[in-house]
Amino acid sequence: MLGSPLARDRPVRLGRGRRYVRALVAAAAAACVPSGLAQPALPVVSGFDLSAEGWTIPASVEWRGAGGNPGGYLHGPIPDPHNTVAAARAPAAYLGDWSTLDGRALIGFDHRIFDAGTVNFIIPYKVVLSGPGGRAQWDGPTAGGATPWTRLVAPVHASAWAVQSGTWAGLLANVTDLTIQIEIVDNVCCVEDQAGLDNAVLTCRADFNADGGLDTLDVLAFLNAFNAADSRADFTGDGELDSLDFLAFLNEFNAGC
Ligand SMILES: [Ca+2]
Ligand SMILES: [Ca+2]
Ligand SMILES: [Ca+2]
Repeated sequence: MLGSPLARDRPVRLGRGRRYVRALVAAAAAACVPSGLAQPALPVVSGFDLSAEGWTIPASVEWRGAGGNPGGYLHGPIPDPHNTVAAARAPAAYLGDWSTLDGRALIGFDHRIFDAGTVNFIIPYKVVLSGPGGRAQWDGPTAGGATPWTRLVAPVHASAWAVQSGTWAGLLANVTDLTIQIEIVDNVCCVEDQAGLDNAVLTCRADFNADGGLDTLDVLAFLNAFNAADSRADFTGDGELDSLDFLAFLNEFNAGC
């Protein structure tokens, strides 16, 4: 139990105290050594309306100027003889030191399966983060076949990811690769499935609907999640949903991204 300074029954030994403070300061300084890597400036938004906006796409993916949600989007796989697994890698604005984003940010994107083809199996929606310190994969729900444009949200929080190598903290210290899977259908035969990716965003978690902006829709989305006992509404991270979560959400909402 913490006592009042007035309640001390013996004088504080300043020499030991100063050494202790110096040790604390040194430890704090060591923990806060800047990595030299830039942190992404949130929100980072890709609407793909005029181009692929710097995303790295393989030959099995192409930018299309119409048909997205709305406007331009990334489409894959385009028919080719190799049946490659179509995915898109985020540009530099998304990458760098994510340490301060841990538990405080979201990755959002819209996905659509235009045509599932003859389905062998469908894998869950998938996002992969990797860097020198590790690799982690987020698996979302699994589509049942062709879909309309569907919003997916992956919280930047260890509990939502499978760490496949290294450590979560080590990975976040230097994220060099953010890949969003576009092709999630394995076909019986050839390249038959057709899918799209639009409206990718890396944003703060108060942007609850992950659209890159803060407005009343985020408050409504938070309240809906809260009422549905969705763990995403647990802003205090204590495993409980109560008024403190709402206050924490409002504080972060008012602070902005
Ligand atoms: Ca678009
Ligand atoms: Ca929003
Ligand atoms: Ca809570």
